[in-house]
Amino acid sequence: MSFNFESTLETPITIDGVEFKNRLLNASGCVCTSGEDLNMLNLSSSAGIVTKSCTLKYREGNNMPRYYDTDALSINSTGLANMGYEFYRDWSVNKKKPYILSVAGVENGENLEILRNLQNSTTVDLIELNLSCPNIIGKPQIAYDFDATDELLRKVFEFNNLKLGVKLPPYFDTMHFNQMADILNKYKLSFVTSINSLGNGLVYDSFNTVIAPNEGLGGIGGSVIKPFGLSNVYRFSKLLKIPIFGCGGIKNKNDALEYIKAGASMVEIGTQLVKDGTSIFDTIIN
Ligand code: RRO
Repeated sequence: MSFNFESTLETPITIDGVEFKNRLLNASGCVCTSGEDLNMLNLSSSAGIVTKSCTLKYREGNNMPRYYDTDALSINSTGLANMGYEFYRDWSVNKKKPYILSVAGVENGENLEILRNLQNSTTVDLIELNLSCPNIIGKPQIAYDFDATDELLRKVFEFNNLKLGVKLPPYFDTMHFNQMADILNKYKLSFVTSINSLGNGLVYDSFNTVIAPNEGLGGIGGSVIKPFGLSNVYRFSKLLKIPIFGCGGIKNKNDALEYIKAGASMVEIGTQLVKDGTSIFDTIIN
């Protein structure tokens, strides 16, 4: 079966009132931490800017080396290195395109405090609430705890007036897709991003770990995770009535179109953006 969706990536789309000129975004964490990074995204052909996930205050992140890649995969344990939410909020005045601020509070109540402090921003278009950072030692990925996810979203939507989506980790079991979808369907979310890296992978090179933090364990991205990204987008696009931002192992136009076929409205480029820089958006569109 074939249908003509070749031009989809260039087709504008409106997500909860926010207009995107095409379907390409960076994945949070990739070329989006410093002001220089954000400037490069601003000047690129991407449809919008997604910031590095941020916390209340600046974080140095984990020890180096904390990123490594091969043709097939990447592994990172960045440890939420970021400038603090005020930097990303204030930088948004420079945006020439939709601005998606990613939030990933670590401590109890941190997500709520950041979101409360963002309520008056007029230049942040969307929030991507990251429920799936795999690299904070001793802190579980929120979205693998269904009750904690429900509780957090309930508290957020008691006051939240922002347009807000969530970023999920990969799920591997039908029951988990259904359980998470039942929770997400209770709230007025603008979108869902699926998937974050596959947590706690281990990569050796010549029997040595390739990253330093957490005994070498880190989040896996790149081509090897594409089948899981696709299945998660496919499942959630059937179970939810909101746009899905597909992410995981997109290297080229064909990969991006596979995500559109699976049900994504937008696609986010991670590892390949780190490798190629922002020219990847031109390469994919052309
Ligand atoms: O900063 C990180 O270590 C990190 C984050 Br917040 C995330 O959501 N996903 C990832 O692979 N790394």
